[in-house]
Amino acid sequence: MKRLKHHEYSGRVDDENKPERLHQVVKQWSEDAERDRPAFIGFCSDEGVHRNKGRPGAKEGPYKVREKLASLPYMDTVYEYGSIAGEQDLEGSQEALGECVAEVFATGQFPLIVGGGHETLYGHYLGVRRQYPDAKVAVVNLDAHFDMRDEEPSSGTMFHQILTEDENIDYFVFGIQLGGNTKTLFDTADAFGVKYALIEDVRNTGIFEESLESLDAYDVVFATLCMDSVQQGAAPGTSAPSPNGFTASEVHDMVGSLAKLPNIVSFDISEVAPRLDIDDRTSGLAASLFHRFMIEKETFR
Ligand SMILES: [Mn+2]
Repeated sequence: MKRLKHHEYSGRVDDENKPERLHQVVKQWSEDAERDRPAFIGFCSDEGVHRNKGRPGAKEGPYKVREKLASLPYMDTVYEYGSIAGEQDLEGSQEALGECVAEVFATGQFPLIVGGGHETLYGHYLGVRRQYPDAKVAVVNLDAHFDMRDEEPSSGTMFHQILTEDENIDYFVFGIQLGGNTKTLFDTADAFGVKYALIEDVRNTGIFEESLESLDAYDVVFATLCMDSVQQGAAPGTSAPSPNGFTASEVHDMVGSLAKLPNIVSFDISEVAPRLDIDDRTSGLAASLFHRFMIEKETFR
């Protein structure tokens, strides 16, 4: 069952006759929304984090990230869909998110999904697959972790679930940390043919940009950013912070490059836990990354 929460945006108004900030241009999504515009969908759930024995808090991410987005400069129409109210029935909540994502695709907008624990990604995937049932798909993940455990669905299993169920999808992950994944997980990734890059290789080689070029071969690309891929100083408010993650500037440039992919159809940012955050660093960075995505994407201009 789908329970939607509504969000109000508010913020600074410099000149009432000149809307220049996101909270002044955001409109409630409806079936006759303008095509090719971004549409925010929230997923207020950290049931996956709970099942993964992580630190909860990500279910408040959609509120805080939108609060941060509200005052950013933006002058074109943006839509607000609402948020799924996550429940203990994680699988049901993910189905519901998939329905919302598919609904937004069907009316021609670009879903920007605000997580939630990283289990958000599985609902995101369900929506992509519903809209593109026969497409050759690539999923791109910026993450310190593979999230490929073979167990009850949680925030640590999504890519194992997807690759087990779906033969027409390839998984690319950038930022993998030796300190965050066991040998079993590396073996699982190899067995599934996962294309992965350690954070050191993303930093010191051109592997990220080269891999993006290879994504031309896919009908559809969708992307997800796990905020724990970012270093703890810049993103302390996550379930499992990384002492040596991407810098804010590194992740900004990667997200900017993802936005420029011609075949990208949707993007989520997950694992913002406001109650674990320091001075709103993580929610502020997540909002600035959505903003970067929106200003880099040519079809939004
Ligand atoms: Mn993750």
